[in-house]
Amino acid sequence: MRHHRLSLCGEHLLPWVRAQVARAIRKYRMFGPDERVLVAVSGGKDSLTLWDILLDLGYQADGLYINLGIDGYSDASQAKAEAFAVGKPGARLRVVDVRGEYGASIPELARAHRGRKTCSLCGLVKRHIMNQAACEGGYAAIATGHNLDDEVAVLMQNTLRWSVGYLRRQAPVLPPEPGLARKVKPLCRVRERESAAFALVRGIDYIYDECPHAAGATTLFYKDILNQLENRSRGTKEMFYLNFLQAREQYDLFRAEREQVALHPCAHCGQPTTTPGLCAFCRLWVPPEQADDLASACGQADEDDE
Ligand code: Q46
Ligand code: ZN
Repeated sequence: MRHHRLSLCGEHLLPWVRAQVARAIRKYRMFGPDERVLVAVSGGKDSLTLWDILLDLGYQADGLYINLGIDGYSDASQAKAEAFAVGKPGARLRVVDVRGEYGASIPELARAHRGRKTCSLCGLVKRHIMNQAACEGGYAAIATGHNLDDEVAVLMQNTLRWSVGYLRRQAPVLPPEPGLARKVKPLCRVRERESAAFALVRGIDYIYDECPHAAGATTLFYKDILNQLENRSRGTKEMFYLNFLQAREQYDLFRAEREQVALHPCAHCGQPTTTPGLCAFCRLWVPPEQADDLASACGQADEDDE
């Protein structure tokens, strides 16, 4: 733990990481001890580490695995998530198969929507399914395994572009709105290396391979730059992220942007969307001509809204 001037053995690493997570949950008021949490589990080190920690801290944390139908990746990562759940007392896992549930895998969906990026479609599908599962299951929050390195890389990307809409939504906690579950990131103060070390020491068997679509992702490029900055100046990542969060709260950045967003229920699924008619998720599954008819019947603009 170079940034903390700490050197921990395996035995002390585990309580140290757990304490970091427990502190983040309290500090950012993510959820209370009696609230149920749905953990989005990918089979990777961060989400399984998070699930392991939440259960050991005594939270009622269930897992949700979404099978995206990506060849050579999805079935292997599902197997890791299922194996973890079988071996962990109190772990209950729900699996949603995108193709089985909606008729097409993510790669098939990407082929049907040429011109749109696979990861952007995938993100839209995952957010919709997670929110639906959390709302239907009566969970207080959806917890994702984003770690500090993930958060800092996205922050850098969004800051360089001044993507105000994304910066507004970048926080350890996104509060609930009607039809939208609270979203929390309990690993936001844990570094990627710490999360990986935790999984290793705990003997958590996770999928090492990245999703094949992650290759060349811009966040990996930013992570590399940030690691170089960190090597030059210890604590850069944490300072960048924490000062951003502080400024966000203190000066209520992006308030004007927040006030402009009005939500309506989707005509098909009922989930909130920024425009009347179908939400961006439901529009994915209808043929383009039909989507246009539905949109004009509802007076809906053609824009992505989730
Ligand atoms: S799973 Fe989906 Fe990621 Fe694969 S297709 Fe892209 S968004 S890279 S986290
Ligand atoms: Zn919908």
